[in-house]
Amino acid sequence: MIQKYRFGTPFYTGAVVQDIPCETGAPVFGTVEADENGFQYSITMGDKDAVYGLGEAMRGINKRGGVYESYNLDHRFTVEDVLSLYGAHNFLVVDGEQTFGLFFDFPGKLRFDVGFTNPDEILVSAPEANLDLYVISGDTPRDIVRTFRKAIGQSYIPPKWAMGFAQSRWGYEVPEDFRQVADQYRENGIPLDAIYMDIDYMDAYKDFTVDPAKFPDFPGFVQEMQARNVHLVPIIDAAVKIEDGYPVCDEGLEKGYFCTGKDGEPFQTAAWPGPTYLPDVLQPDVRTWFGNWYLSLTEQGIDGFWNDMNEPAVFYTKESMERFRSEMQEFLAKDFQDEGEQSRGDSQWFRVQWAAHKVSGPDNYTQFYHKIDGKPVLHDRVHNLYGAFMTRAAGEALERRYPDTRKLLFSRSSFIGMHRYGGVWTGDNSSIWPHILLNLQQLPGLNMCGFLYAGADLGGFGGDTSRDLLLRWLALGVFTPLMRNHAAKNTRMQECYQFDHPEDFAHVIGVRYRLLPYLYSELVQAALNGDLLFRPLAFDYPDDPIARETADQLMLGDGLMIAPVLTQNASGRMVYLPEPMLLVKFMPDGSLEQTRMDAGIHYISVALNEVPVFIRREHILPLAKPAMSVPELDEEHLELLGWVTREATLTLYRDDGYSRDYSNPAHYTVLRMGGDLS
Ligand code: MIG
Repeated sequence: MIQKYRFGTPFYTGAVVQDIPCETGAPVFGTVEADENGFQYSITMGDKDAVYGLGEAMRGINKRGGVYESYNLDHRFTVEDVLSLYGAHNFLVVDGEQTFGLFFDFPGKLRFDVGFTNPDEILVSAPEANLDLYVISGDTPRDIVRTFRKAIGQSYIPPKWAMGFAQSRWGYEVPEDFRQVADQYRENGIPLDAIYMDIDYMDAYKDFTVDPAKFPDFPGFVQEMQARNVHLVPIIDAAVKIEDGYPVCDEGLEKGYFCTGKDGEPFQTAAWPGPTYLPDVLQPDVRTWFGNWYLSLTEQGIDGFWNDMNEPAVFYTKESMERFRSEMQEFLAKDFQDEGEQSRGDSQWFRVQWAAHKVSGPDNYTQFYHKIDGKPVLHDRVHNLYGAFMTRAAGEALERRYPDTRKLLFSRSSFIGMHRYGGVWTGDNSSIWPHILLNLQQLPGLNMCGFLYAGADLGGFGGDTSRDLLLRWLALGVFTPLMRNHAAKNTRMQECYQFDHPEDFAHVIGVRYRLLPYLYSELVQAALNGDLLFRPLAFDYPDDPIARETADQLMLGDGLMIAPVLTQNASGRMVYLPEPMLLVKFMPDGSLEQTRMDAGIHYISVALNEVPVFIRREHILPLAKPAMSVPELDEEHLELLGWVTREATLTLYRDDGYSRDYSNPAHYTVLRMGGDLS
């Protein structure tokens, strides 16, 4: 059951699509204080209660003990004390003495104190009391998730090719760079379905342009790559370059489609193109207009996009630059010999650094306005919607123009509701071992909030990756719907063929293609049924105290458990099996090593070029042969694996990979194993 409580006058966020009447009276769980000073929700937790959700937030799977914020920001995250990442995913489930879910449908800043200040108390606070609170009850966390997901609508389903492996790097500039990546992958026998185009393909970082000097025949180039089964996926940044004669800028100005400053004039921010305007994507007309611009690229053969810088990222504004200038001038005016303020616990130099940091910080979000129902609304109050509405603009335009064909779309910034239009990647991680674990731990929270098509930059975005780090990360990535190796400019080259023994990479990535029929089928069905693809072990084994605390393994789909190796110089890892399972190791020679294992704690050895997966008893994993790309995949001849004593069945969903004809019974096949067949 889902109950809705309305406070004040909430903004439209688009998160919930189900028509739910408002309750009167106090929420069934917890206490609310709502007045002109703000909003605060509180509830006491039982000793052993666990808290799941909050989407891509940092820290472990069980969020208890931490404090989190929803205030979408562009920053590199390397440590777990970052309070807010790129998305605002304000849904959580408390599981224990009482089991219930909470969704705070609020587009401004929210703070979740989950037993941080008081170990047994959850405090959720917002600066204003205009929001809808949804309280969801159900027997299990999974039931609660399903009820919630029904309320927020069906998750985005990508085209099948977008579940193939992709290579990306900030720094590919000209066709030759992309050709070389494709050539090298093909020559080394490493599968590949897409190459991403980062900002350097554009003409002066202008959205929806392609630098004509670099790409004299862009449609021809797109076609050339597609003939090799390689899709090109361009990035789109949120901010629009200010330039006379650039149609996106001209049209936006003419129609009054940009966010405005206090004076009502279009507000200038700065990003990669230099001075920019921000399309006011909170207005429906602006969404239609901005979304239609994506079609200028699909008309040239492009069939996928990633939306970036849409928190929105603001490098600086005139005001923040000015503030910094005066701090800096004060520092520069000092004489080196001056006695330090350091002795008084103060340092002008630290102040300068802090001021520099603030130039692109959240202060900028209190300087410009959206127009909502004809009235100006300060950006800060609706901040967390920006990236979601940009992506919604694209998703709606693509669906209008191509009602029968799915396109690839995902975003860095997001809000619940956006999950209907696209997926997410988790932003700028680093080439460090703890970020493999973070990748794993972000998945169930994202799934709970509807984001099924999700993934991290495999190998790590910032910093220099190493061969072993990349291989181990890929052995998790083979299971994540978005499987993309991406790296920042000026880092070590990170394409799989850059390392010794590329055949090891070919093998590990090949496993992805063997799993693809299963993963695609499970993703589509999770989307249709409002279910999770990745689950904490606690969801499947609620009465098992060890499973409840296992935070480095996940359940996947109908019958799998994954337990990737997460640390350096390890030849294996400890794994907890809540019940007997079949361990399948994909060996580098293409063979499968199958071991029946008892419940309990085991050490399993896993070499760098092996991929382990566990299958629950009486469940089936269908496997295809490896392939070089999704269109080359043979989905007819599948090998069935399992430890089946009775009869096990699995409903496999298969389609052309593009159409939206999900209810077509011809797309469903029931696979059977064991029973009278054995
Ligand atoms: O300011 O486009 O998260 O994936 O490579 C950095 C360049 C902008 C941030 C994205 C990253 C991308 C990078 N972008």
